[in-house]
Amino acid sequence: MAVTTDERRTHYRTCPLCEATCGLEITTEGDRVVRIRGDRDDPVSKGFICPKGSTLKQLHDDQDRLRTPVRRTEAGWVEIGWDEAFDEIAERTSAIVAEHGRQALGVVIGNPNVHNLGGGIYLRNVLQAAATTNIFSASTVDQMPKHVSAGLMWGDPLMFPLPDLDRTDYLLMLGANPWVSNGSLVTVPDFPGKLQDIQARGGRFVVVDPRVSRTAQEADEHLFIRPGTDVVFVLAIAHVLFADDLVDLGRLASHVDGVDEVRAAVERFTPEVAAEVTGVPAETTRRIAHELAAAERAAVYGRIGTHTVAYGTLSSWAVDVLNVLTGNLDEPGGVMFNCAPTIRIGDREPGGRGYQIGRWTGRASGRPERNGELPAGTLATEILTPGDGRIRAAFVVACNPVRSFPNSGQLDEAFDALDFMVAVDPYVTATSRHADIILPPRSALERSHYDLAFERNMIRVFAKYSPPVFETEAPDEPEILARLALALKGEGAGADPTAEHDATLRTQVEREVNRPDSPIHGRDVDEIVAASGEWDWAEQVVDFRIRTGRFGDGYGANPAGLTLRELVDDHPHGLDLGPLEPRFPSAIRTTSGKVELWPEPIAQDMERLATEPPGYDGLTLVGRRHLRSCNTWMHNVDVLVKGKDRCTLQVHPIDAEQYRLSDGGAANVRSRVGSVVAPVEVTDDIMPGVVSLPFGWGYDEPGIEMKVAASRPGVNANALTDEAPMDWLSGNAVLNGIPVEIAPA
Ligand SMILES: Nc1nc2c(c(=O)[nH]1)N[C@H]1C(S)=C(S)[C@@H](COP(=O)(O)OP(=O)(O)OC[C@H]3O[C@@H](n4cnc5c(=O)[nH]c(N)nc54)[C@H](O)[C@@H]3O)O[C@H]1N2
Ligand SMILES: Nc1nc2c(c(=O)[nH]1)N[C@H]1C(S)=C(S)[C@@H](COP(=O)(O)OP(=O)(O)OC[C@H]3O[C@@H](n4cnc5c(=O)[nH]c(N)nc54)[C@H](O)[C@@H]3O)O[C@H]1N2
Ligand code: SF4
Ligand SMILES: [Mo]
Repeated sequence: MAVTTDERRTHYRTCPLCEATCGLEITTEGDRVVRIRGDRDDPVSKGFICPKGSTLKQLHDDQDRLRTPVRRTEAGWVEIGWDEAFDEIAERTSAIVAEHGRQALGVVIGNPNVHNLGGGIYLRNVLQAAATTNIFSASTVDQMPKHVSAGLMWGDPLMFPLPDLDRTDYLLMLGANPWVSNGSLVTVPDFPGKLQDIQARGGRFVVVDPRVSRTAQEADEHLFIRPGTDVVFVLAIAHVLFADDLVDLGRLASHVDGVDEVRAAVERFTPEVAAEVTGVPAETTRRIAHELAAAERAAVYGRIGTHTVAYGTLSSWAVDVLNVLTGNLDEPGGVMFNCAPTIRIGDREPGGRGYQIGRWTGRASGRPERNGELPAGTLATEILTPGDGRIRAAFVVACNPVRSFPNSGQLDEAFDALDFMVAVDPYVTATSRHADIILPPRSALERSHYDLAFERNMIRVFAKYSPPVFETEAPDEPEILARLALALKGEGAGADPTAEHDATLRTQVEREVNRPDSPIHGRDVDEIVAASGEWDWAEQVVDFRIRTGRFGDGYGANPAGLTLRELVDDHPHGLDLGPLEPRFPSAIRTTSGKVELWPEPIAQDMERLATEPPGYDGLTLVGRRHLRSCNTWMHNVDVLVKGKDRCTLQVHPIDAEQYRLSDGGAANVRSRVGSVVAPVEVTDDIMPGVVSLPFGWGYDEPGIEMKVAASRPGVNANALTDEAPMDWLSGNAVLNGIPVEIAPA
């Protein structure tokens, strides 16, 4: 809302910083924020926030945050106008395309895109306009294994199995630390509270992690595991389920294929064989298998520590094999699926086109695409390897690969070698310092929000729209991306970005009126577009998605149904529409119409597992996160970085003694690709043979313009992670279990 007086006002909005999507209550006076706290009337988050939520004020006020486009010159950054910026991008891109073709363009997209409406809706325009297969994203340093296993098992790479925390009695959690991260690939405001509720109702949760994480401290049981070996532990649990006759598929039994093949495949993974690899005692594995089977309602959930490893997809698959074998797939209290208001839940027959993989490969790396992307670990190679189709111009949207992708030294070199680079980013970061032009988005308080991405992953069915808190003349990210799309097609500042928006909306409406099961099937496209005419841009798309969604008014087909207008006027704190509901078999989209427990690519990778077992005998490095950090970019907020140094190398006392390191001293850490000097923290919260360094730090290099962050720069963990090893099946980077050597510095 525009406010010209110093009138005190209260605004409600969704925090866009992490997947928990907490409700915020923001009090303003004129153009100042006077307070941000949890919105106690948000029906799902009920007032919960973490220390980051209230820092939207500091982010908005941050003097290092760019407000206008800047161009890099010999004499430093120079502010330029938006029209000038887009004219230059169009001109330089056209010249590169004319000489080298569209494959000379690379697009790199990062995590904040899924936290804002610009990325959520209009990034597609940028990708289509670029018309290149050189597309990279944070998905392959993160959750690509889950997309691939979901795509192969039920035919939809976006259907994540969501542990139904409100109703479960037993949660087995591997490689996740939600007390700190607040959860990922499942949206749960107040994840810690939900874990405590499980305990309060007599249930248990068990954490598997090479560290005693904050979550492990609160767990009923914590198991140390050697990094990268979770797949073997999970397959050994499956072995026990079969061997001890504990398999019970339940309601979906007749909709699952491949159980016998899995039974045969896990036969060799006895708990004793697994113990050699994982370090988890055989009797513990047996007991966990029995507990899992005995629990009325149980869920197995694996995250970063199980995905960013050499067998990420096999781990992800194996976790869901357990959910199937124990009859907990798609059941209340087990793991359930997306029931968001913006989707439709039809009564259709199971089956579909299945999940396609490997439709093209990287020119230099030869690695296959997944979900239309090439592996993040191959980005530098695609820039640096000479020849036709080499990436010469990069468009980096909300991504900081020089801190978030493996082998940052090589990436620095690669970005330096480009002919042209554009970054859409609010800061001059380790990555955007290489750009020719930086286009800054509005602050989170200057934009509206509807969480298209994370409402899909929420364990309640929930809808919430947040209007902007402050108005500004600066273009919103949807418009920036639409203009970037035009510039990639060679059209400069003169082109009207509304055309990009109109095409986006129209395509969605056309698709919908052509679907026989749609409430607007056969309706006139112009009529539908006009009916959302009170809104602009992203709001128009959101209104359309809500109205054609499962609770929507169907543009008159269901007059009592929901519209964006109703959400805005009647539900400023959000609208809770109940718990998740079972969706299978109807939602299964494999070609067979069955849940596939033994898809061919999995069978192939199981052969690799047989010949190349995971784990490394020497010292390995794992990552971690802290509550007061957000990936690679929130270290410029003083209240978040002050206090004791959190960017430490955690070392077990036995290793400290062996490598002559002392608490408070410094260690030289070396991997195949790089080295760093890090402060040492000796602690028995970590396994012997494993050291841990948090990721996202490293602000002391020249050219990064974040003053607060530079005063506490920390150490860049991705100077050590190696781009070469990969999860073969998904192309995901290996960011945990990195072989390292350490010595006193
Ligand atoms: N070693 C190691 N590496 C990791 C991980 C790990 O666990 N260990 N985790 C990985 C994971 S899970 C992820 S998701 C990635 C995240 O890494 P990235 O995808 O690089 O994402 P961020 O660091 O969150 O932010 C990237 C950039 O977006 C900018 N930004 C912030 N808000 C906005 C906005 O609204 N619009 C635009 N245009 N830009 C914005 C920030 O200034 C920042 O420069 O890192 C991965 N890298
Ligand atoms: N405060 C804060 N919250 C965040 C973020 C942030 O940077 N800061 N980032 C957000 C993003 S983008 C994401 S994807 C999520 C990630 O959320 P989580 O998946 O919860 O990720 P982490 O907190 O990194 O926890 C990963 C855990 O895996 C453990 N681990 C490492 N290797 C292994 C292994 O081989 N096996 C097992 N079993 N465990 C292992 C690590 O010790 C660590 O405790 O967090 C989100 N939330
Ligand atoms: S937990 Fe995540 S969504 Fe909630 S306040 Fe913190 S950063 Fe925001
Ligand atoms: Mo992530």
